[in-house]
This record gives sequence, structure tokens and C-alpha cells, in this order.
Amino acid sequence: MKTTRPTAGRSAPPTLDTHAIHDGLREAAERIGLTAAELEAPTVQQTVLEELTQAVPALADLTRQAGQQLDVHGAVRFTGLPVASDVALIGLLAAFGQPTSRGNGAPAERLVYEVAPDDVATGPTNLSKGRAAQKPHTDSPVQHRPHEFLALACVTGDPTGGGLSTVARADDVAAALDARDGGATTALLREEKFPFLDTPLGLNKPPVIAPVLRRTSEGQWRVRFRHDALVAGFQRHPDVAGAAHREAVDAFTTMATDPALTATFQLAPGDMVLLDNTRVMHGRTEITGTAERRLKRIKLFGEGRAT
Ligand SMILES: O=C(O)CCC(=O)C(=O)O
Ligand SMILES: [Fe+2]
Repeated sequence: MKTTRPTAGRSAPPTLDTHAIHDGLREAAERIGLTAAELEAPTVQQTVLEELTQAVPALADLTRQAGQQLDVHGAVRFTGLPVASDVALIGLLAAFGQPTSRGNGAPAERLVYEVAPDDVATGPTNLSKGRAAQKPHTDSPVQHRPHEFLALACVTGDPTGGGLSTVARADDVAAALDARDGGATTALLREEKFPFLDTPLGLNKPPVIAPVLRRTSEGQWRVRFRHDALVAGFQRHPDVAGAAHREAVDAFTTMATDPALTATFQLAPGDMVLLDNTRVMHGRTEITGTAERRLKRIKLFGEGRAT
């Protein structure tokens, strides 16, 4: 008998509604009034969080709840945030880790990086400046230690219903692979044999060679994955991985893009999704609207990480 998978896909990240504190947060952030450059220092970020929490006491409960959801699901979504304010976003995110410009955007690194189609950009440019769909991936796969967290805040949506956000959990993808072949594919993906190369900007740099999957002592799966970074790595460094490893990546890609394992949702202005970049992959469907879809992308180092 043929088994069929559920067609509904996974549920989207749990949502925390912040409309009630929108104005309070925005006004408190305006009073603080720091620039992006001034917001880079972790001590400043913590002070901003404290000042925002003093002005808006409900923030303490919000960050506690969000932290719990992030632990359980690897993802949480806020609605109704004053996303125009970088101070508000960085202050809120400082509760979960250390927002950093390091590795956020190329060639120029930014604390708050704008993800928006740039149709007039010429030459090799960052993929997040295009309109194409992005397969589920983790960010910063070509860094020796990828950022632990990632936030995407929506300033302007795609009014035609394109640019939908997708997420897929490493636990779900690994479990589905294991159910199919008893662990053969995930065993290959845990080997330190995968050459990641930044495309299109870093093709001539040495690859970062790392496993796609790791398993924690608690049995949780951790992922580093970007399909185009691996395709480029296999092409330029054909001796690092064997045919079996390439096939394992193909199998992983197929599973990670399976609608049954993917949650799809639309970010609206004022929404921000916060992801554990080591457990949950994200992507988006093609941007189809002519109006500008604009997200702010913020990358965070995990708490306690030596910098
Ligand atoms: O546009 C999106 O929704 C996601 C963009 C993205 O994944 C990225 O810039 O890393
Ligand atoms: Fe990304």
C-alpha cells in the first residue's frame, strides 16, 4: 500500500502579538535615538533593552515567551512591531543574542541589512538583492561559525502574494530521511566533507568544509545548508566529496523543499520572524510584485559566544 504524506505542510512559527505595545516601543526607541553604528556595541544593546523594558514593562514578558517558543520550535514570529525603528528591533533582539554587522551582507556589512530586489544592480551581487525564490537554507554557511540566530522584519510586503516565507526544520528533514533509509543519508551528511562556497561573490575563496548535519547529545539536529553554496563547492573542489556525498545533498535538498515538511506564511508589515539558524532553514517564494518588497535582516551571535 502506498503511504501518502499530509499535504498541509508544517505549521508556521507561533505568533506573538505586539500591537498593544507598538506605540510605546516606538516612542521609547525614538527617545533613545541611536544610529546603527552606535548600536553595534553589545553594552549599548543591553542598555537599550533595559531602557525599552523600563518604558514598556510588558516587554519582559514578551521576550520570555518568545524565548520559550524559540527553544521549542526554533522559530517565533512577532506581529505589530514598529519595524521602522532599528533601535526598537535591535533592543528587542538583544534579549536573545548579540546582533552584529559581522557577516551580514556583502560586500558591505550592516547591523540592519536591507533585503529588497535591486533591479539595477550590475555585476555579481548578493542573492538577497534578486527576485528569485530561495530554497530553504541557513544563513552564513560559509562562515566557520554561522550566526546562531537570524531575524527578518517586514517593512513592505509583496502585494501580489509573492515573496512568501518558508521554513523547514532540520529535525523534520532528518527524521524523514531516516524513515526512508534507516540513517544512511544522515550518516553521510554528518561527515566533515562538504565544501561550502559563497556565490557569486566568494567563488575564488577557499571553501569552508563542514558537515551538513550534526546531532547534539540530546538528539537534536543542527544544520548548515545552502544548496547553491554546495553546488559551487562541488564544482570548484571536486575532490572534497564523493558521489555518495553529492547524492546525500540531493536527497537532503529534495526533502528540505518538500511542501509536506515546509511551513509557508506571508510576512506583513510590522512582522518579524526570529529563527534559530542552526535548527531551522528559511527561504522564500519568488518575488512577483512590482512594488518593492523590503525586509530588514539582522544576524545574531548566540549568547555567551566569545567574540
Ligand atoms: O527574502 C526573504 O524572505 C529571505 C531572504 C534571505 O533568506 C536572506 O537574505 O538570507
Ligand atoms: Fe537567508
